[in-house]
Amino acid sequence: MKRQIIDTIERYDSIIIHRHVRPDPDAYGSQLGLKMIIQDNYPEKRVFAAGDHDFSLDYLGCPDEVTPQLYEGALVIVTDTANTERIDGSHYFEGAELIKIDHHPDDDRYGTMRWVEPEASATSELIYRLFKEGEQSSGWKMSAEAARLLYAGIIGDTGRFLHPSAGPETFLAAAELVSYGFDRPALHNAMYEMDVPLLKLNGYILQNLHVEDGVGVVKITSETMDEFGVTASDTAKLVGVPGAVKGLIAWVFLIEEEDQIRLRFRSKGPVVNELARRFGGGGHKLAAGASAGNWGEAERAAQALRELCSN
Ligand SMILES: [Mn+2]
Repeated sequence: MKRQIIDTIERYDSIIIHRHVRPDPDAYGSQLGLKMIIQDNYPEKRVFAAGDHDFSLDYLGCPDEVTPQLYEGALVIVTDTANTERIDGSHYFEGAELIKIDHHPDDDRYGTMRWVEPEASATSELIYRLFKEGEQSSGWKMSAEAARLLYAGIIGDTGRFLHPSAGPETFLAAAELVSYGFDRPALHNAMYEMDVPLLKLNGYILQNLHVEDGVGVVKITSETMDEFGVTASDTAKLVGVPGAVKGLIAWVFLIEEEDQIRLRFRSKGPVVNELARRFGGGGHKLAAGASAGNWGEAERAAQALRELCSN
């Protein structure tokens, strides 16, 4: 498959690379890293990165202006995006061919060619494997900047190699990428600074987790989010944090939004989606959500979770 992808890349003069909405370092790293590898090794080709720029990822680079006319006869590659609804940019299907390169489960089998490896830690790791194939068969070279982008994607998706998805191949890829000599401390600093507000909120959550009868309740007001410089959707990323607390069987986050209190239930056993449904929501057995009109109703939902877990 890697060789087929390289053959296809070699056949096109114009290549447009997409990735997912609400990008993370792996989305940018795989997209911009692949763009740079193609551009460096085929200077005569025109390569574009599509999608809206996310200023929090400025330290990795910036996508291009891509007009609809550019898709005519172009090869389109989508990286790190499991399904078409999540592709950033609406013209992705207007090229001559569409290649999907991803590491999420292949539920939406879009594209005329797909290379999906759910065991890979990051799509950036797959782009690195593609590079290795191109290095062997087409003499591809890797610039320090391309290496920096792929490395950023890998450390982004593996939580700096802490997640179990980081396997031996991940470390080998990272070791080789580091050997291209980009400014690693500067990259780590930029990524760390992005994470500081979330790390602080993580500490706040653990300190303010109110535990009663094995049920944890975390109340996060809009003032708290302002204080930490995070949004309600950032907060949602940390809803798994209390899972590490010993003896906790279920918990709920009460997150203040503009006109409601968002309820996010998590459980290690008791089924919580029925409870969420009672509050106008729903979800999975062990992870569900609902909303409350005010703090009083949110507290009643927390109380209902305690009752559910005491049975
Ligand atoms: Mn990814």
